[in-house]
Parts: sequence; C-alpha cells; structure tokens
Amino acid sequence: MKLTWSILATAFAAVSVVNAHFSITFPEVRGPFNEDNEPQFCDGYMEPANRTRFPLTNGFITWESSHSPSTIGVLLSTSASPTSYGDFHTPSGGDQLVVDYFKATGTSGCVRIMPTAAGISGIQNGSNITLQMVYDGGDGKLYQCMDVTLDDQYNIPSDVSANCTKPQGQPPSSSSSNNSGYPTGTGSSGGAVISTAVNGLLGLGLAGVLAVILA
Ligand SMILES: *[C@@H]1O[C@H](CO)[C@@H](O)[C@H](O)[C@H]1NC(C)=O
Ligand SMILES: *[C@@H]1O[C@H](CO)[C@@H](O)[C@H](O)[C@H]1NC(C)=O
Ligand SMILES: *[C@@H]1O[C@H](CO)[C@@H](O)[C@H](O)[C@H]1NC(C)=O
Ligand SMILES: *[C@@H]1O[C@H](CO)[C@@H](O)[C@H](O)[C@H]1NC(C)=O
Ligand SMILES: *[C@@H]1O[C@H](CO)[C@@H](O)[C@H](O)[C@H]1NC(C)=O
Ligand SMILES: [Cu+2]
Repeated sequence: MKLTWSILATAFAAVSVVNAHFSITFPEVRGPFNEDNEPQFCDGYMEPANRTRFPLTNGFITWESSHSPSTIGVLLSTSASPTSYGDFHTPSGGDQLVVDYFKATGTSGCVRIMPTAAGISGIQNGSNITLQMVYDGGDGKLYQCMDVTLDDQYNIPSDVSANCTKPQGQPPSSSSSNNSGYPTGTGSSGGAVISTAVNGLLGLGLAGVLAVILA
C-alpha cells in the first residue's frame, strides 16, 4: 500500500509540473510568454519582434523551468524574417545549431552563445540573427525565439550576468566549427554534449515512466 501511494504521488507530481514548461529571462523573446503555445514554432509567434542588441561573442541565454533534468539545444537563423523551422536549417537540411544538444539539471541556468564559433557563414558584427532555444524537460520539445542584432559594443547588464556564473553548452562538433576564441574551463559541471539521435529518445523518458505507472 505504501508503495502504491508513493507511486501515485510521484505520478501526480510529474503531471502537476507539466504546465510550467520553460521560460527565457534573457534576452527578450518574441512576444509575451505563452505556455500553451510552447510546443509550437517560436512559442506560436510567426512575426519577428523588434530586435534587441546581443553580444557578438560570449553572449548567453538565461532560462527557468520547473522541469529537471532537461535536454537543451539552440538553433540559429540568419533569415531577416524566419517564420518556419526550415529557416533554422543548414543548406543540407539539418538543424543549424549554435549550441549542440546537451543535458542540463536544475530549474534554472544559462547557455553560452558564440555565434561566430558555430561554423555558420555570414555572421559578423551587425548581423541580424534569430536564436531558437529547444527545451525538452520530458513533456516534448518546447520552443522560444529571440530576434537580435549582434553588436560587439554591447555588454549584457551586470544584474543579468550575475545570474549566469556557469554557462553551459558547446558549439556543434562539426568539422566546420571555428572554436578559436571559445572559452574553456567554464561550466564544467554542466552536461555532456549528447548526439542529436539520442536526444529524441530522452524526450520519451518521462512519458514512458508515466505510461508504465498508469497502465
Ligand atoms: C516595434 O517598435 C515600434 C516602434 O517603436 C512599435 O510601434 C511596434 O509596436 C513594435 N513592435 C513590436 C512587435 O513590439
Ligand atoms: C537589421 O535589422 C534592422 C531592423 O530591425 C535593419 O534596420 C538593419 O538594416 C538590419 N541589418 C542588416 C545587416 O540587415
Ligand atoms: C559593431 O556594430 C555596432 C552597431 O552597429 C557599432 O556601433 C560598432 O561600432 C561595430 N563595431 C565594429 C568593430 O565595427
Ligand atoms: C535572476 O534570476 C532570478 C531567479 O531566477 C530572477 O527572478 C531574476 O529576474 C533574474 N534577474 C535578472 C536581472 O534577469
Ligand atoms: C575563427 O574565429 C576567430 C574569432 O571569432 C576569427 O578571428 C578567425 O578569423 C576565424 N577563423 C576562421 C577560419 O573563420
Ligand atoms: Cu512542461
């Protein structure tokens, strides 16, 4: 009986966090946070927002969630007005990643963004880019977009930086990546890079456990 109750409590706790998803606190996202639309492209926002300034190197995204652990990756589009997943693909059709998928633990964190280290052509000071963070805390992939202009004169405000002491994430390990100038020795506690193929399976984790409990 005790075992049954603890299983039920676990199942209930898992269900009760499903609605919180994840939210980005920096930089500005496309449109107000809309929890219900997070499984959709750019949280359901098709129109790019007014762009905010973002560092050319050593930028980061800060996020909060009630899920842990999670799988995180960040896509990049150089389209002036990205409105579909295709705008975030490489010429050969795969995800155009600025941060490879990795595993994060905890209910808040930050992801290092180094647009010039990702092997994507045409990225320089003044470029308009859109970042799309993909977050999977066990209830499917969720999406938030940030429309920015890269500016090497822009410094992230110190009250925001104070929330990012251990940035996580690495550029994709493709041979075209340019890792020169990529910071090392930070965020070492944070998550190994996992392959994109494994990523799909991780998303099934919580759903699989629930299916067994509820069966
Ligand atoms: C963008 O900025 C213009 C001018 O400040 C403003 O009129 C417009 O409402 C803004 N658009 C969005 C989506 O915030
Ligand atoms: C970036 O976008 C702004 C408007 O959001 C535009 O004024 C500017 O010309 C664009 N820059 C480039 C390099 O396309
Ligand atoms: C980078 O772009 C910003 C804004 O467009 C500009 O103020 C700055 O001088 C540029 N930096 C360089 C090195 O050209
Ligand atoms: C810093 O993080 C806390 C907790 O996640 C959040 O409430 C606060 O708004 C963040 N501050 C800034 C400036 O982003
Ligand atoms: C690699 O990136 C660094 C700094 O971002 C830059 O100075 C260098 O020219 C780049 N090298 C190549 C081959 O793109
Ligand atoms: Cu959720």
